Amino acid sequence: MNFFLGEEQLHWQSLACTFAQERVQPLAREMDEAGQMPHTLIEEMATRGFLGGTIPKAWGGSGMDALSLALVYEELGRVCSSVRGFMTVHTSLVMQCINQWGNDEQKQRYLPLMARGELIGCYALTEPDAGSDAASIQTTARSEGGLGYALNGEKIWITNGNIARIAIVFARLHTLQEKKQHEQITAFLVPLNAAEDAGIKRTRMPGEPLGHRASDHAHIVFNDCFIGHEMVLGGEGMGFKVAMSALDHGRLGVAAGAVGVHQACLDACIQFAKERKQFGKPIGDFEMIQSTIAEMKASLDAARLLVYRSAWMKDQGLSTKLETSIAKYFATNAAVKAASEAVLLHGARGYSNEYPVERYYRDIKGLQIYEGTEHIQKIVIAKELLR
Ligand code: COS
Repeated sequence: MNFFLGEEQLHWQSLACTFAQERVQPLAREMDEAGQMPHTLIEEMATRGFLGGTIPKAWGGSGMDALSLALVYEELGRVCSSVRGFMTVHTSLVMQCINQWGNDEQKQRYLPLMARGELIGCYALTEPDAGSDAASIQTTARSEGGLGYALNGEKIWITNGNIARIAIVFARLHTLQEKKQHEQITAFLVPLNAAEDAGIKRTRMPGEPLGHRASDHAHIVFNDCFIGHEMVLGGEGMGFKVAMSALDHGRLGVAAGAVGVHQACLDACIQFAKERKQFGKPIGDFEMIQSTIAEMKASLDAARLLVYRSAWMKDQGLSTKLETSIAKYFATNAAVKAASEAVLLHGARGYSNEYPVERYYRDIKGLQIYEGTEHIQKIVIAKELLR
C-alpha cells in the first residue's frame, strides 16, 4: 500500500489549489450573493485542463487518472461548492458518460468542445415525480417514422441546465413499453442551441436554494422536441445503465467535494480558535473546542481515505459501485457534521455571512441530497452486500 501521491497527482492538486485560492476564493461570497458565476471562471478551468478530466487526450481531454480528478474536486470544493458542482456535472456526469457510452462520432463531435469549455453539458434525469426512484421517469420518446424521436416531458433541478448547449436526457421509449420499467429508458444527446430551441423551454428553478446559490438549476420542458436517430447514447433501452454508471462517476466527485468543504471547515475552526479570546485566553485552549477540532480532523481523514480508495480502484479498472456509495455516504455526512460544528464554534459570527462557515453549512446539505441521497447510498451499499 502506498499513501503517497504520485508526481502527476501532485501536479493537478497544486494547479487546482492555486486556481481555487487565487481565482475562485476571492469571488465566492460575491457569487453566492449574486446567484451566478462568471463565465470567465469556466474558461479558466478549461485553459488549465480541469474540464478535460479523465477523458483521453485523443478526444481532447486531459487524460488524468481518477485520483487526480478527485484532488481537483477537493480543492475546488474547499472554496466554492457551486464551482465544484458545475464541474462535476459537466466533466464527470456528462463527459465521462459520453466517453463510456458514446460512439466515435459522438465522442469526436462533443468531447473536444466540452474539454475546451466551448460547450457546456447537463444531465437531465430528475423529474417532479421521479427523484430517488429514477426508473419511474415519465418523459417519453416516441418514434417518428424511422427518422428519430419526439421527446415530451419535464425535468427539474438540472444543474447547468440554462447555460448548457448539450444535455443527456433520459426518456421512456414507447416501443419498449412491454419491457420492465427500467429497460424502457433510453438516453439521448439533446443539443440545446438557443433559448428558443424548437420544443424546448428552459427556465431557472423557482425559489431560492438553501446553498449552491451560484449554481444554475434549470426547469426544462420538452414539447414534441425532435431528436435524430444518431443522438441515442448507448443504445435503445440502455438508458438506466447509462444513468447509473454516470452517477458512479458523479458521486465520487460529490464525495471529493465534501472532503474539500470539510477541510475548509477545519481550517476555519483552527484559525478562529487561535484568534478568538474568551475568559482571558484563546478558545483553542479549552478542551471542548479541542475535542471538536480533533473529531473534525479524525472524520476528515477517514472520509478522504474512502474517497481516495474509490478513485484508486477506478484507476485499477475495478468496479467501485459499493466503494463510491460508501465514500459519498460517509464523506457528505461527516462534512455536514463538521460544518454544523464549525458554525457553532464560531458562535454568532458563524451564524452570519461575515465568515464563510455559514456558506459551507448551507452548501454541504446539498451534497448529502443530490446525485443520490444518504438513504439511496445506504440502499446501494446494502444491496451490494446482500445480493
Ligand atoms: N452501472 C451500470 N448499470 C447499473 C448500475 C451501475 N452503477 N447500477 C445498476 N445498474 C443496472 C443493473 O445491473 C440492473 O441491470 P439489469 O436489469 O440488466 O439487471 C439495472 O441497472 C437495475 O439495477 P437495480 O436493480 O440495482 O436498480 P433499482 O431499480 O433497484 O434502483 C437505485 C437502484 C434506487 C439505487 C437507483 O434508482 C438510484 O440510484 N436512485 C437514485 C437516483 C439519483 O441518484 N437521483 C439523483 C438525481 S440525478 S443528479
